[in-house]
Amino acid sequence: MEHKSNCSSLVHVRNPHLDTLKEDFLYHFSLGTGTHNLPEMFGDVKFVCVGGSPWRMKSFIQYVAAELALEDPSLDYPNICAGTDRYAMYKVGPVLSVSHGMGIPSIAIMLHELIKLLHYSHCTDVTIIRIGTSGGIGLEPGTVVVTKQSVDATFQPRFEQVTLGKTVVRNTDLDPSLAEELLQCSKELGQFETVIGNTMCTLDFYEGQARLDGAFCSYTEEDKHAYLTKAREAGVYNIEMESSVFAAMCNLSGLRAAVVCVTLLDRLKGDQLSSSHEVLHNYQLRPQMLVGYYIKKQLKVKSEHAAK
Ligand code: R2B
Ligand code: URA
Repeated sequence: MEHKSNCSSLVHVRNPHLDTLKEDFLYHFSLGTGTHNLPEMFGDVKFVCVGGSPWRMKSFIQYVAAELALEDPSLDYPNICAGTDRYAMYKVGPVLSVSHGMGIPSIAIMLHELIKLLHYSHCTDVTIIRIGTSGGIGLEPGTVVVTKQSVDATFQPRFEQVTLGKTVVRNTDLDPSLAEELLQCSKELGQFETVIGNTMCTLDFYEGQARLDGAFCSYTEEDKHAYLTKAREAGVYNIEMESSVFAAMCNLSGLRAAVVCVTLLDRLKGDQLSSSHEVLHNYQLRPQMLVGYYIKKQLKVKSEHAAK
């Protein structure tokens, strides 16, 4: 396994077939090595933030622009992937913001193309953070969880990829020092509770997360509680749908990675997301505030080093 926090580390692809391509078209981004000058467009990227919704990733770039006083935050940032409606991508200074949709297949496709994009752009020392939403287990709604390990629905820290009909198991560790730095940032911000814990990544929002309110349900409320209690005992603090493949693919490419998700509800108390729109909206701002603060702090440290 690559070490993730090397100085001047490149973003690795591990595919000898890419060398035989005359040009590579990143279909779901509508960007390509033959049609775009990727090093010029993306070579300065140091922080990549990914999240499910295109709208949230646009609002994140506007927030970061304002926080870093980089450009006029009221500017209408163009969607770099305007040639497709699969994913949206925005950039300000060294920060790239990309949407990934819902679920493992959607984020995996996006990450294949994002990792190649960072590789072709010769980016170095890139930190990547998923900012998202989740269901908490035994936590006050609005608590932010920084993932220690992403675990599957049987609480194992692994991601299973089926390739040529065979199951390949990949590890789902995330960078422990980055998680601690983010926790420290939350303390400095002092605006909401943040904890480090395991995140369960599921293949579905309803039956896959032991909900009682899907179109189908073949278990009792007691079964649900027993399962979530077992998850909590295994160190699971929250449940979402992308962290396992995100961690696995970032490990393979040598990217320093973290997952920061706010909990929208306590799953021990219910299944429906029935809090007001305003409350849910405010909760969703928390991961972006935390990551915005982290990026600002990192850039300040860098500029202080450069001035010496
Ligand atoms: C969190 O929220 C989405 C489901 O509502 C899913 O993408 C996730 O991981
Ligand atoms: N996202 C999930 O995947 N689960 C929840 O309960 C809430 C948000």
